[in-house]
Amino acid sequence: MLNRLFRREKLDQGVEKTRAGFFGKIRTLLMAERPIDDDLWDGLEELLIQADVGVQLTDEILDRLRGEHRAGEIQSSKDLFDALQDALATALEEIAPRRTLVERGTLSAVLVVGVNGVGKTTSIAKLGNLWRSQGYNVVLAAADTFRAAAIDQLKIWGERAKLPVIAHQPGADPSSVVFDALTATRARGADVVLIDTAGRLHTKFNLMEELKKVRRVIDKQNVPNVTTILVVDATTGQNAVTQAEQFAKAAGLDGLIVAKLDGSSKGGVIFAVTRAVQAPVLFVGTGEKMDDLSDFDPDDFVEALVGGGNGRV
Ligand SMILES: Nc1nc2c(ncn2[C@@H]2O[C@H](COP(=O)(O)OP(=O)(O)OP(=O)(O)O)[C@@H](O)[C@H]2O)c(=O)[nH]1
Ligand SMILES: [Mg+2]
Repeated sequence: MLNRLFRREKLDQGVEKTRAGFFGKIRTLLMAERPIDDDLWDGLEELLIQADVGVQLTDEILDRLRGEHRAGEIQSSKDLFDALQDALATALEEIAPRRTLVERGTLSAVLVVGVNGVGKTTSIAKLGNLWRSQGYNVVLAAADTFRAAAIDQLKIWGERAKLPVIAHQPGADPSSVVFDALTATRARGADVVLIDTAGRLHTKFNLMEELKKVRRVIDKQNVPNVTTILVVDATTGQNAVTQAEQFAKAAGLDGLIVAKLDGSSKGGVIFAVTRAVQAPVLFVGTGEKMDDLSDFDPDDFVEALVGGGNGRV
């Protein structure tokens, strides 16, 4: 319970900027007692789109809410506010995780991908630390061999999080690092290997092919549980949607981590990105420190965004 409160507090702080933006305006619009008329519907539509929820989802949600209004289920703008929160949370819940990421005693490989600088390495450290604290045996694989500094960066995080790091020399083939990491993980009887990869533009064909090769190496090793997670940077807004679509096409995606939510007023992009690739948001990053990672809970997230439920604005 305390844990949950703590996480909720972190999430509230993390989405502060998003809440202060268009989601806050939605709250102000609907919490003022006013008639539900065309002006209100238009205002709401505009704010949802500006909040990065996406045109398609905005249309779907407004259709549903209009229907509830006609049926008499929504009578006041306050009712509309509550129904909107439900609709937003439902949109996120519909895209549920398809599999367990880690399982004690079963080898899992988690391939973490994304464009340059989005927060892959930091998110891996946070996730490794979280899973270690939950009793899993975690190994980190430094498959970003592109920059020498990337290997050192992962080693430093590994030391801080007390996690072993499997690394080769800079310039080595990422696939061979992954091969060795899987062998080492098996030999240690570890549960999960978290694979850090080089940042790559989703438009660069060769780099996307390299990811496919890494994936083939994992598949050849008969790893029972393989997950590919895309990290997106919340501050990039709608660009995150295009990135996610391209990575989904090249690598297939099982889930998303949305990093840098704390620095962003564009947290609404979570709705658009998760729907575009039909992959759930698994975690959100809310800062640069090791424990600045929260599990993603749709209800908590929507409440934190619009400032409903817990009385915070
Ligand atoms: N505020 C904030 N900063 C973050 C978060 N996650 C990562 N960062 C910062 O973003 C910067 C880039 O993070 P990295 O983890 O190195 O990103 P990367 O995707 O591994 O980068 P490349 O390997 O160069 O592609 C660092 O300065 C991190 O401290 C977050 O959730 N919040
Ligand atoms: Mg990195």
